[in-house]
Amino acid sequence: MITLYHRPKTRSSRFLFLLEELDAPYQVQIVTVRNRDGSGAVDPANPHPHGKVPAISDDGVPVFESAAIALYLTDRFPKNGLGAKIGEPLRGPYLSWLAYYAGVFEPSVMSKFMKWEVPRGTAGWADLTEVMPVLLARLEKGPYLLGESFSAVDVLYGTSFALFLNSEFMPKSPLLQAYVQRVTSRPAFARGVARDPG
Ligand SMILES: N[C@@H](CCC(=O)N[C@@H](CS)C(=O)NCC(=O)O)C(=O)O
Repeated sequence: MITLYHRPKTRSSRFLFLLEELDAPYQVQIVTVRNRDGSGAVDPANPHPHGKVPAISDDGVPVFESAAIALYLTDRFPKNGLGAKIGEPLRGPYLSWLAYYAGVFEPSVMSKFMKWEVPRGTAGWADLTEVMPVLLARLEKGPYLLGESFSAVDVLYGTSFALFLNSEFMPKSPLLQAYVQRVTSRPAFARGVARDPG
């Protein structure tokens, strides 16, 4: 049984969506986290080393960080084909776009959001004005980031795009809007939202 350590309407919400897509047996444990305004506290029950959400445990085995959780869950529950298995041609792209999410996309969005300048050549990630064209070029080929099939990669990027779609730093792109619509109109997304009051 998977336990999702969750705080409503946060980065852990997308894992309700993924767990629903996977038909995985899971339970939700609501935890406290530290908030931007200084309130809140790390919950000792949460296995994430900084008390962040999401984290999961699989019969007591902890997994933390969104990209690792996505990979772990899709390997663990392969029935619905939400990942790419070792040996399949899409395994390399699958791992790459998961790692790109954590190492490049999220830092680039946060840099914009916080108005931090990304120094060229040293930061390890790139400015969002370089990152979004890369992702849009993928979507021009796809309906999804891996091509024809929806995957956990789309759960991560699609839900992030949905959050920032109307912000001034996201490109105004019909392609992006159609992609967000495609991802968020999935029945599993609605089931995840229904389990995420707050
Ligand atoms: N790198 C983490 C980020 C997780 C994260 O920052 N989650 C926020 C909620 S959206 C949180 O737990 N904040 C509380 C804190 O930073 O202590 C991941 O992608 O899983």
